Amino acid sequence: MTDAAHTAMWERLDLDLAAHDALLAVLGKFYGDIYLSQQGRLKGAEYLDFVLSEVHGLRIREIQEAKAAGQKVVGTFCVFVPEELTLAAGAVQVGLCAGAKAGTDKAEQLVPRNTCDLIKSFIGFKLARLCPYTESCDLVVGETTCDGKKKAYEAFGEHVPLHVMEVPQCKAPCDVALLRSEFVRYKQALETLTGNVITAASLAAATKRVNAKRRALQRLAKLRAADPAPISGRDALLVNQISFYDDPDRFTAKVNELCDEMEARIATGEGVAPKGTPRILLAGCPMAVPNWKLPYLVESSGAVIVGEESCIGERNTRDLTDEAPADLEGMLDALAARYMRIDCACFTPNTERLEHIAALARDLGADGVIHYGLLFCQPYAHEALKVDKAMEAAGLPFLAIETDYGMEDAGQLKTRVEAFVETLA
Ligand code: BJ8
Repeated sequence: MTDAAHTAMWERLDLDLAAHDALLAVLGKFYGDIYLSQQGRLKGAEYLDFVLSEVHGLRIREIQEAKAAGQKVVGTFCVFVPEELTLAAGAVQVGLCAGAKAGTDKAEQLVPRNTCDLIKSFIGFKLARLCPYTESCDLVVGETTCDGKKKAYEAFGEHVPLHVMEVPQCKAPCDVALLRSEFVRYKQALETLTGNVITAASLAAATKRVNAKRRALQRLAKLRAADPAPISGRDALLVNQISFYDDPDRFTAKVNELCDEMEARIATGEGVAPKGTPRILLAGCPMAVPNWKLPYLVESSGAVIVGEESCIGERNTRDLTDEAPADLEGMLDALAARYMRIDCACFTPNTERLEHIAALARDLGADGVIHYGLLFCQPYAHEALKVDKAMEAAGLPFLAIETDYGMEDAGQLKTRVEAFVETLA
């Protein structure tokens, strides 16, 4: 696809072309500095480079072709939206969480300034007409997780076709029933949108596809237990970020190829950093593309990241949906059961998250845990205090960092990270 064809497509999507060109230029430079400068990358990382280079190009073209063929596009901001149902309705699902500052001034006219950057970013990308994914959506699904998001959707709903899904805040049987009923309501919304009825057969097939994607990501996550680490934290994070918008079947195949290469590398004792390099588990808020600031700071401070306890990581891939039920009602039960196991900080109590972090750190051979909280995110700021205590009890060094998408604090953060890494060596 030529540059001119890309531009014509973005024009049809009503993007602000000048601002969009500037955004792509910054993204390209950022990617070059943070990703292409890495040593010892896997050959399969070419897939990551290609997808990123075409993130607003070929993938958007594919989505436009799918729309021309009658498919609908659904945008999401949270891992509580069941991709199984979206795919079963014959729609395309894309993650819209944005990981960069864009259109902040405009966003701050809709939400308070002391709102986290993730929320301001998705609103800013829309209002500044910078995101071809958002502009391709026939439906956007919001969810009542944190207060920041649920209030933001009230304002955001004036700008996009929006369906808000209620997500419970506790995990009693009545909460499971609530989530299940919300999945039924989402199923109905999808059927109205697409004109396709979700059947036991279509849902079973979709569940297999989504589970296959999760299995590939689980396989990759487990291989990171090797020392030396066979893949950098930056590349592993990018794999998880790409999982939200690439074609699911192509993505699964590519991740499995990457895992084959990692296994071969492990067999020969190769890695991206020498054996014995301090190993870090990142925990906390999701890092949406292109939020690579902290991983870059950690991995340029003499450490390697071996896992992400986050929704763009382990929290999203840990649990499969049970494929055993043969009827639609049983499948909906299985979906509700699977999604209720997500340990988002929006739940109270949420003690299983503390256990998960300690177990993950142990399984991956992490030497320390860094908790990433996005500035103004209340749920994860509260839990950072609990994670601190839990890590102390588990004998794991711990550092809590709160930051936003800006680069102003990069120097100060690097100093703190370097000091932490030194204590692990
Ligand atoms: S399931 S983590 S994707 S809600 S950073 S917007 S919590 S103030 S992103 Fe999340 Fe779903 Fe939970 Fe996962 Fe609010 Fe915090 Fe901002 Fe956040």
